[in-house]
Amino acid sequence: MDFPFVLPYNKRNYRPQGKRRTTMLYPIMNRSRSLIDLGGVWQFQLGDETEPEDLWSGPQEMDLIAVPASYNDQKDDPAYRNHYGWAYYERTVVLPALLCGNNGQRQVLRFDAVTHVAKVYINGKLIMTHKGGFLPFEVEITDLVPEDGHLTIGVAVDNRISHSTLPIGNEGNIAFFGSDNPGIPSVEAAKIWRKKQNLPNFDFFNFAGINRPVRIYSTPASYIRDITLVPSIEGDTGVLNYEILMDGMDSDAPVTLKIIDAESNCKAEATGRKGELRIPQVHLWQPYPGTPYLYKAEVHYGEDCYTEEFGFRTVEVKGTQFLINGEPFYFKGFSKHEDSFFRGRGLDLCLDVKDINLLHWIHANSFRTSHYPYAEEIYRLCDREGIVIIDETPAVGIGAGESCDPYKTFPIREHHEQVLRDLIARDKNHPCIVMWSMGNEPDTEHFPESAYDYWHSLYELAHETDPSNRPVTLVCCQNNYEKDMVTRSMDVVCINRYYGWYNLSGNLDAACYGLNLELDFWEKQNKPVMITEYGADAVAGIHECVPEMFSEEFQVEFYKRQNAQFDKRKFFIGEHVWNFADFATVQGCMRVDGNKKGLFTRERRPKMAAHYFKERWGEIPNFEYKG
Ligand code: E8X
Repeated sequence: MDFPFVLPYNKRNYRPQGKRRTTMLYPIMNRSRSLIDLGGVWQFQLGDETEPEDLWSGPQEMDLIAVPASYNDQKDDPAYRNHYGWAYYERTVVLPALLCGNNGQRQVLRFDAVTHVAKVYINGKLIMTHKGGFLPFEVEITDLVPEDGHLTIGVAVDNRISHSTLPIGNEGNIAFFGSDNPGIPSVEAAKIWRKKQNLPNFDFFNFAGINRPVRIYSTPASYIRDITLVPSIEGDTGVLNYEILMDGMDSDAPVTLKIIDAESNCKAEATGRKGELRIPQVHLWQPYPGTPYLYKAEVHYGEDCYTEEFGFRTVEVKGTQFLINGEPFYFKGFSKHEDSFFRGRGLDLCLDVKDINLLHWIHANSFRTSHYPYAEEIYRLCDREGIVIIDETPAVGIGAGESCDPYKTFPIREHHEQVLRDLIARDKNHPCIVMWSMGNEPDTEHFPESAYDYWHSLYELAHETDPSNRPVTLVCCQNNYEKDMVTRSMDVVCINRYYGWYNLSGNLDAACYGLNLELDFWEKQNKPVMITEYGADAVAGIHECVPEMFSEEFQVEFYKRQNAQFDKRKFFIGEHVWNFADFATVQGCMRVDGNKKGLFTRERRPKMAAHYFKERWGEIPNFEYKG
């Protein structure tokens, strides 16, 4: 097989086609912008597979539902938990008079995430459709707000997953009795069991609904549409390249930019939509316990104003090192989930703050947003708290066994490109993000050539789209790494490995042997390598003197043995434990009340392994761990 030469990531050769205009400033309130949070109790009704009409048919005996939150666990009813198809949300609000009519303001309705497909209705009429459950979308509603301010907002939400959604669902959608059910002829059985269901090709519960905030914000008629900040460092000077996009009514008002430091001093100023600013003796954004110093970019355009926080920090892959601000960084932390009791995948700021504090407690410095983009609030917290993020798209589950080439059969590519562009558009200015992950554990082994073509065009697209040109990776499933041509060609090799759990189960001697064979292979590739998942289920409270699988002692032993192998390898740049906390999955014979690989329980109580890692990571510095 003849693989194309892998270009280093700063040499771009891919020009994306047919870009949708994606800009997505986080909604803020200030002197020129108002912000109304529509979180609260909405009305709700489950639907079926019937595609909702373009006219909203109105409530019929609707239930209550809290927004933002997944609907699945808000009522103890299998119809909620196992729903398949559309569900309907509705709420009527009255906007204040000062926001109605022709007052020179634009009103915008913004959804931070609706999982997975949303149809949005205003006063009975369909105004937009959006596919993709983990990124924001918005629509201007200025002309739709009536004089009396009454707005009935209807949202139809589809939770179905398939080969054409991200994450991927298995097709068929019917639990069937096949040859593995001897004695039950499948045709007969299918007559009894015809209920369709989602069959996730991934290991987390398919929580659905209006998972993140819904807000109406206003801007002046001429407004700031987007801000791109590309900070770099020359000696002790911070260099900021910036570009501002404006939109709305024609206006020849000037656009200005001020850089304000953390002590509220103006450090630089410029006029014009594009340019470069220099800040001598710049303070760097450093991962905690360094200081994650943030500056503010204050943009004024006519009557509009928007303030975006940013930091000066560099990221670079050099040889086998991952450099942050020129120093070799060691990733200590987790792959996480957005998951909690009752709320499912719904935004919970209290939980986010708690998790950040637990990350500090355990001396972690980073996490990956496995397996989808998280709510914007967590990135903002991580900017402030100095936690490093690997930001992942929802592309999980691209693979269907040895006989089917997903890259030729799954109609997913266009959507995947869009999601990648939208993710970068949303998150490009965050200093906490140091790398993009295009997806998790696709099949890269059985169809290496089509896998290479697929992932490499996305890889080029990510580099092309990110104005800061961060490193790009793909997180690789345990596989035959000698056949896999994609993983080795990423900027950083990210491997999920379960030696001693899914394979060589319980045998840690054999696990370490297998792991070392593989690490010998990676040593020759001359790339930085990190483990993005490794772990063992442990049910909190199960203790044993002779550690066996599922006990807390085994989980500790599993990590101790494998970490000792990582410590011997210089090219090994980090360890992300699977998982931060126990989390919900679909039920099945492999899962006891969800996935129990957390170092913390789902309610955030530490298992023994959490104490072990607190001690280990307390002794591993952020920089120069491998010399
Ligand atoms: C697991 C994790 C799963 O939860 C995660 O979403 C992806 C899985 C292991 C892949 N990685 O099951 O706990 C197992 C491959 C086996 C060789």
